[in-house]
Amino acid sequence: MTAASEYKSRVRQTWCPGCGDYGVLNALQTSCAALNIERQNLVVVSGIGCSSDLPHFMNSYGIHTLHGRAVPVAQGIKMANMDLTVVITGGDGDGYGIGVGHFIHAMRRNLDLTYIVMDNQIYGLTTGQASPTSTKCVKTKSTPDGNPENALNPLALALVGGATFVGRGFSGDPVQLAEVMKRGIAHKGFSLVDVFSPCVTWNKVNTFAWFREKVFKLENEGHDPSNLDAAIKQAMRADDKLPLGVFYEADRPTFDQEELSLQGEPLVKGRMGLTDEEWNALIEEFL
Ligand SMILES: Cc1ncc(C[n+]2csc(CCOP(=O)(O)OP(=O)(O)O)c2C)c(N)n1
Ligand code: SF4
Repeated sequence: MTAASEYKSRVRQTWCPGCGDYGVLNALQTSCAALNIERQNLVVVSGIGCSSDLPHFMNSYGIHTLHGRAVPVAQGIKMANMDLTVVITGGDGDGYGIGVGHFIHAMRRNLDLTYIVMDNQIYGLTTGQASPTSTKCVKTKSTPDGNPENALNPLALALVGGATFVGRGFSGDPVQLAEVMKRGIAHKGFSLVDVFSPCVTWNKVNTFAWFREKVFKLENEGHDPSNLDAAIKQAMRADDKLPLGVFYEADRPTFDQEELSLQGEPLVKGRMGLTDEEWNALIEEFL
């Protein structure tokens, strides 16, 4: 058994005091412990942004990649070694802005990955510009007269895009967040876990208090996560209520079950037709 505290790295956490991302990190550590994922089998992959610093704070394998490129890197890792648990972490700017094309194709591909998006409705790292999930009319550094664009709805996008697990948590409710994350990681297929994770420095609208007034738990309303229509309805709610929990979960074959070349020995254990000598020279080159 690995305790949650053992997933904590020695790297100093540099988020602003009170940032929602601390809650996401703690929930991820709790979920990994609950699922008993061995640290050497866990890879956390991120893009760029405050939230994308998360892999540094995990005592596991991890890569801090390029802005918007965490999803393709994670897909490569998973396809090379299907035995690994691969978790992607990042922000709404990173995943729903510059990286949204990768996100859409990853969902329909349905590789067994978990994508945790720390959705603070702002670009935190670059000091407060509007992001794809910023609400219409909101004033930010880049929209001083009010945001002229409609906000993207990540859950609705994921539901129609083919994600086989769609859930949402709130960093102000760590127990519920860890439960949704745990289910997302345990799910076989592409899981989106969108998290309301307030940026206390640059977003003075979508604060912890603002979310607390609006969130409610789907499980308390008898929601059936196997019902896609009901999930879309909840994701598209027009009132100011914000559902938390598992919106949708479906059992659909994963990419590796459909793709013949990924069956059998994992790519990482194969030799790609190279002789021992060529193989050792190649490994040497990367060491
Ligand atoms: C190709 C590229 N374009 C733009 C940037 C600048 N940039 C860095 S982080 C970021 C957005 C961060 O917002 P988000 O992903 O929501 O993360 P947060 O900091 O809010 O956690 C941007 C635009 C960059 N690093 N690389
Ligand atoms: S700027 Fe915002 S998102 Fe970034 S660490 Fe600070 S509170 Fe968190």
